[in-house]
Amino acid sequence: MWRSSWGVVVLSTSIAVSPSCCRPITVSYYSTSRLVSHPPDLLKWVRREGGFVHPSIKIADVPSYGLGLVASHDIPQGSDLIALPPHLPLRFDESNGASSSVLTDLALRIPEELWAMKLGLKLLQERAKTSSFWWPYISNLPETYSVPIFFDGTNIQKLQYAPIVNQVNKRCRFLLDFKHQVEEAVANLEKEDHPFGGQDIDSSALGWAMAAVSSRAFRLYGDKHSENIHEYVLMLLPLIDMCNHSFNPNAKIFQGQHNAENAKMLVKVVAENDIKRDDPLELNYGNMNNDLFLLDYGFVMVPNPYDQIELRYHPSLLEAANVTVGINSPCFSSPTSWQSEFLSALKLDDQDSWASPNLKVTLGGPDLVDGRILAASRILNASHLKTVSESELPTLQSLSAEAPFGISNELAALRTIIGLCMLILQNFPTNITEDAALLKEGVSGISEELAIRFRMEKKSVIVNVMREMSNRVKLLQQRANESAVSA
Ligand SMILES: *[C@@H]1O[C@H](CO)[C@@H](O)[C@H](O)[C@H]1NC(C)=O
Ligand SMILES: *[C@@H]1O[C@H](CO)[C@@H](O)[C@H](O)[C@H]1NC(C)=O
Ligand SMILES: *[C@@H]1O[C@H](CO)[C@@H](O)[C@H](O)[C@H]1NC(C)=O
Ligand SMILES: CC(=O)N[C@H]1CO[C@H](CO)[C@@H](O)[C@@H]1O
Repeated sequence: MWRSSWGVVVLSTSIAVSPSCCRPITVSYYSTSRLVSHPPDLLKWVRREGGFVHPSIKIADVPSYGLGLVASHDIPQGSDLIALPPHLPLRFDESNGASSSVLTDLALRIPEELWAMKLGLKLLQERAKTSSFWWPYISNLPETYSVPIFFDGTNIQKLQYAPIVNQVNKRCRFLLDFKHQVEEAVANLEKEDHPFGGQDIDSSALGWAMAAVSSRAFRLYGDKHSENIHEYVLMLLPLIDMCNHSFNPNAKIFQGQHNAENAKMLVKVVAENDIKRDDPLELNYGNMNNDLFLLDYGFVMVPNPYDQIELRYHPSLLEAANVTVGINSPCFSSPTSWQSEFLSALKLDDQDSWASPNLKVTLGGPDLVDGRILAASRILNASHLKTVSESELPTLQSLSAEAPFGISNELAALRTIIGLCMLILQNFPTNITEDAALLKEGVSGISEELAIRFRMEKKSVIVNVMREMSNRVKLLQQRANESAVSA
């Protein structure tokens, strides 16, 4: 039953917020505190190593914003802001000596979607070294991250959204399991072969490293000399990774300028606009939904035009939506054979397999309504075999195709979607008004605040879809009335 996809599943795998792989650290909730209290000057280090940093850039501690790069004077559009030579980024190198063959073995056991852990192992190795080349970089990394693997069980529940809760639990289970694999792999190693200098690596340390990488790493093309020139390589880019995200960024990152002047630099960041004094430098991390922003980066974007609600298609879903808005339509659960054919062409007929990825549909985002769910609503409300061919499926899936089966069918289809939205909203334990009141009353910490903002944005996405569909219903009704008058 589709409702179960909303049930909040919580395993008690919350991980203590106490990364502790090598140096003693005090725990604090704000990302402004770094691994050590007086880390080396990162700007100086980058310049000394042959990198370029625009003279009007400083590292600033902005309250409620975090630690970032800020312009200390106006910077004109087009200026180079930061450039890094190839030896500064930290990457997972498969071929650097015997001690890392343990790391290479471990890396092979990490599932593809948890890519951040692989480079995370390298980061932990460098963090444990007393004289790491990257120590000036690593010591400046935040000591804690606000990604949900560090939320306690109650705050995970407060996300109120099963798809992200499942992802968080999956990551937590992985970390607990991977910790054992790491322990086994290093158990009988001599100190000089030990990839972490003989130190214990627990799940918190692994979580810290995974979060440090997922929130900061960039994917660059493989370097010229490697065989994998077309493959992406994940790298940590010192300093550049202190630029925060914006959908309207003032800076942009470039790789591999092969002209003579820049040949010795691997990447550079350039000002896209004029940057005013005290403005933070921002890059666009990607047009992503809030699930990814929260899981990988530890923040949510409000508003986020790319945020979506994910659900599983089931005939009873549309049926329930129909009941909610009280419209009269044929039985969604027993489609006629021609309707079934269309559902099958839309890959929405796989009802035996609950887990089938084909049944995943979305509401919200730039398309507002998943084309397949729109087409299904249109098809299931049509009374008899229509003269539609498969080549018309794209039209049926398009919101901008106006009433492909006629106005009354379109009204029913749109109302079904509105009903679906109402059902989704009812399934959340709280509404937006209550969430806003909770935020106003004051929350226990950054985790609870993020959980509430996350679920509020999900609800606004649905409210927005409802508003858009209602506007379309109104317009269609007007049109229907006008043609009735003129007939
Ligand atoms: C980055 O930007 C997001 C979205 O504006 C904000 O919520 C977050 O606090 C910022 N993070 C830092 C470290 O500045
Ligand atoms: C749709 O709703 C109407 C009125 O509420 C009801 O009579 C009808 O059986 C419903 N159809 C389905 C398929 O549930
Ligand atoms: C939200 O829930 C409260 C309490 O259940 C209710 O009084 C209020 O009308 C609801 N607000 C909206 C916008 O639905
Ligand atoms: C076949 C069928 O039930 N069509 C219905 C689609 O929705 C409109 C509007 O509610 C009804 O009038 C049709 O009967």
